[in-house]
Amino acid sequence: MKIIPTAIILILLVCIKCNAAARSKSSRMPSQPIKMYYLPPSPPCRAVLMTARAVGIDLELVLTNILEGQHMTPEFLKMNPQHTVPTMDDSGFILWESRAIQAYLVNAYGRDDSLYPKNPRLRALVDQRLQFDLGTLFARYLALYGPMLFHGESYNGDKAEKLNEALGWLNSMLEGRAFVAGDNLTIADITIVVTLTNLDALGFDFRSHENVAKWFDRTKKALEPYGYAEIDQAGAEILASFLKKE
Ligand SMILES: N[C@@H](CCC(=O)N[C@@H](CS)C(=O)NCC(=O)O)C(=O)O
Repeated sequence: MKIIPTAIILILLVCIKCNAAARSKSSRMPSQPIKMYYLPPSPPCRAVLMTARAVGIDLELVLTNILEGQHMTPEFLKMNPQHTVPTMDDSGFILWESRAIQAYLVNAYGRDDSLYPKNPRLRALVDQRLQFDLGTLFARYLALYGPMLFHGESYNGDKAEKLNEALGWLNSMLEGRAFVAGDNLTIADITIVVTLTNLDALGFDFRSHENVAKWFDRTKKALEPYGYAEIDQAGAEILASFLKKE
């Protein structure tokens, strides 16, 4: 496994903390700051951090360097036996799995339900997109790039083809829609943009899927006030730098 230079992670950590003041506050605030165990380049952590900004809540960020085993301590394992980041502690309520955390933050602290609609059909579409990313799009990204990033393996054309197929499905889902589940930004866009930001940083050409290309540009712009550049793009660039060292 490659080691992410701790200095790069620390610089990113400082940037993320400095810009926290830019967001506007949620109407419902947690009684004490929500602790978020995270690592800046981690894709699911980036989705949660941008969601918290969009909701307008403060997080107490706890840097957890999984490459140095900080997720395998007895204290961490007691909290999350699955030893993954992101892991959330909201006054003793522990939750992991980024998409579940994103939904919780909106449900518990959202100004309104626009990021995760309460309407059953609208919510069902958001859920479908979230699960499409978890089980298909991000899974196929990871199948292709995981071995390349972390084990120095070479590009696999068959896996790239499977990823491209999933991007074609995303392209169809976007037909006639500004955002992945409808007319406005939801947590599904935040999750899926993280996958696409990785692909962009890694040089995977998805621009032949026209709806995807337009949506990507639109969503990056929509997320700029919520830390797109400093959280998502910067994190993806750290990951991509592993590849460039090959
Ligand atoms: N599906 C999970 C994935 C979490 C995950 O695998 N995170 C990685 C970092 S990107 C991790 O913590 N790996 C350490 C391990 O599994 O031991 C989510 O969305 O939160």
